[in-house]
Amino acid sequence: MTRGLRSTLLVLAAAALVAGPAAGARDDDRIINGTPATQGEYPAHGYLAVDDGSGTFPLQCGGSLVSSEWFLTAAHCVSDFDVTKPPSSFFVFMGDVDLDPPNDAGNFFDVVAVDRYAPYNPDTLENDLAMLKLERPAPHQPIRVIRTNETAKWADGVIARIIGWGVTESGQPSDELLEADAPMRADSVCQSPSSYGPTFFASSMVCAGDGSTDTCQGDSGGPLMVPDNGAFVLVGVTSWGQGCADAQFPGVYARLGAPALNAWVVGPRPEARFTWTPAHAGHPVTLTSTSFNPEAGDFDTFSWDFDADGQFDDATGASVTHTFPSRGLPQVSMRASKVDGDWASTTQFVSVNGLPVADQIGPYAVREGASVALVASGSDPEGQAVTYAWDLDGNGSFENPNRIATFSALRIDGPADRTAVQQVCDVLGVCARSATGVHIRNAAPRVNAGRDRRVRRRQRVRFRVRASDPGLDRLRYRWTCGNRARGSGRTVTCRYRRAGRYVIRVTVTDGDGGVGRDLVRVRVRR
Ligand code: 4AZ
Repeated sequence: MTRGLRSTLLVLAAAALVAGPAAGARDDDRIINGTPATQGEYPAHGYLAVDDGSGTFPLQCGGSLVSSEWFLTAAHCVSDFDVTKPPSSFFVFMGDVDLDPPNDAGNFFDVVAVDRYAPYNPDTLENDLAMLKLERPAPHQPIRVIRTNETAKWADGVIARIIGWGVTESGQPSDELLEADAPMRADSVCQSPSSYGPTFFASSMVCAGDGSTDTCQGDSGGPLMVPDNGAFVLVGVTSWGQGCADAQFPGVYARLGAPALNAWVVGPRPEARFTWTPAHAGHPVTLTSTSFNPEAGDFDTFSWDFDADGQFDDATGASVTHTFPSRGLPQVSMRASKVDGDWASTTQFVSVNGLPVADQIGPYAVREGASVALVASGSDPEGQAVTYAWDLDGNGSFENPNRIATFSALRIDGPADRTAVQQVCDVLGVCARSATGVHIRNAAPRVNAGRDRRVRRRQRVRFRVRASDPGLDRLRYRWTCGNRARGSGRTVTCRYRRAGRYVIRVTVTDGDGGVGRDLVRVRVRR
């Protein structure tokens, strides 16, 4: 790289000599109807200066950085018909929107290898792709290349973005990088007889533009981009067209969504990527690099940006753990690099689930000796299904795996208070718990003093009570014989001097103030 190239570039930019197969800008050619791009808006975009064989660099193309060392452009920009030019025929300029003069933010790069896509056909301009390897990794952010399964992103009618320093409506190329929007067009439009007919090959070409804006000579090799989560993703490489900004003849671009072209562009390039375990707010999640570098020596350093401040200073390592404080779709970026300076980065949106909610339920009440159904209740902030379980005995083990659990007070002496804990788990197995009180009420003893009797005077008569208490209490018995006599215990013996009718009453109390009563009638004969 020689120092004189900056001034050469200026001369070139003014020279309006452009690479490419188109016959020449027509008078009404008008990046046509663009507006100036702002500095730094398209960091992957570069100016490709091409030697025409004279040893100067009068030919102009564009191109896009798709990894830190690979610059994607059009095959026709690197060719003399079917001959691929040597690396010394090129240099790349990046980092400045302005060519007059290119400021110090700009970088010049020599090219060390030219890889023209083998299926390129210089006659039909099918498969118009080439890749230049830069002498060193560029510090600019490469643009993401569309994947073959993302066809909806660049469907007919989607508004695409085109940029370049090529010919404007004045007929001259621009010193300022210009940008414009152009709608993606259906293949059928460009294949129609009133457009390109059979010279448009949808297998490797896609077209965009409605005549109001367009790419033009000098823009070749540059990007056709569509919106992608607040950024742009590359879907085409500026290739050719009949004139510029002609409504009947949209601009034609190499079709990066076509599987073969896509595989050639994306397959062998280094790529930063990562995966992660299911993420929940407040729980650590493990993020692991699955980055790929086809060149000798894999990536060896990985640094992470969790707070979206653009600084990869939040963690380092191929596998890291991070705890996201709240649910949502936080942006995570990772930068992978190699000792030789090659690097790649990626930004992904990590879906962080909220925690399931265990509702506050109860308190429940149940009579001693009886049982009550406890119904768990909860929800998932993502609206997904939840599963329930109960710990009824407070031992920390959720032995009952159902939403409805039976709490049995069969062997519990009331009044008493117990705690049951419900657990609500989401599909990923993260759980919330809440406790509910269960109050066990005391119940009165059940009492049966037996059948009525008939006896004679002075005869002893023995009564026996059968009593049971649901609360397992020790019971106390009080009898009255109906004359003055009293008794205690499970049995009582009464005697009557006078004939008549008597009522024998028994009162049974449990230890908790519960009272049960019964009576027996006795008829005493003479
Ligand atoms: C060219 O010659 C060129 N209107 C690029 C794009 C278009 C035409 C010509 C599309 O570089």
